[in-house]
Amino acid sequence: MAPSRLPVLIVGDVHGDLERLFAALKPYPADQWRTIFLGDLVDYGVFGVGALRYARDRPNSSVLLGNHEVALLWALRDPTRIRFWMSIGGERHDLDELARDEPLQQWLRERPAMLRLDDGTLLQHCGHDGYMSLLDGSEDDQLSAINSHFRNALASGGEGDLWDLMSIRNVFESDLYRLTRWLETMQAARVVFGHTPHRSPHPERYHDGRAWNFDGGLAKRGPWRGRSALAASVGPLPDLAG
Ligand SMILES: [Mn+2]
Repeated sequence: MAPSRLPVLIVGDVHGDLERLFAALKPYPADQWRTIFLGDLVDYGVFGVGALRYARDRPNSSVLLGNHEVALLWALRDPTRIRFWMSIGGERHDLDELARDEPLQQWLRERPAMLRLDDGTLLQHCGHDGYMSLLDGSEDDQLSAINSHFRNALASGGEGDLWDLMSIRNVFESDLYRLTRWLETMQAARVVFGHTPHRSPHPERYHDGRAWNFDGGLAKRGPWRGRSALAASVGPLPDLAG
């Protein structure tokens, strides 16, 4: 089956926990699903670069940029940022491994910030509209403009600006006005994101299903210390009517 015809599997923030990622993916063989990783595969857990390589190599998969990938790339380019990056869970050996793997660096810098599916679902790392600051209102295609801005920034030392706009906490669950404005701007029916961990056993649904949070705190070294349900972070994209 062509990848675009496969059912969509969403993977929230992995944060370096390959063991729990593999457990969560077990019911979903790669050849039967189109897998979309929502970013933040690195930091906290010990296998950040391993998680990136796994996601890159998994068939029928897309990987979005999270703020932790941006911080890792920032530390890679500018050693004065290493201390900060380690303070947000960076693992020194991941930085060293990435430094030795230029093709992986190149691949990571070219990941999109967001995707839109044919059914109008927008997928992005953050559950907020911080990406709006990259638009000036003149764009015909906002999504392509945002992804181009990310790619250019990561090719030219602009990680700090991306970090600033991404690293604020999610707002869509509590701010229907901003959610509605964002969906209109992006010509989307709903938005699916991770970034700020929720505490539910399933992905959290807000505002009649127009916003979904798939960051269930998967990583053992993350906020819920391995006590989160795997299905809180990894599962099929819900039906649009759901
Ligand atoms: Mn994040």
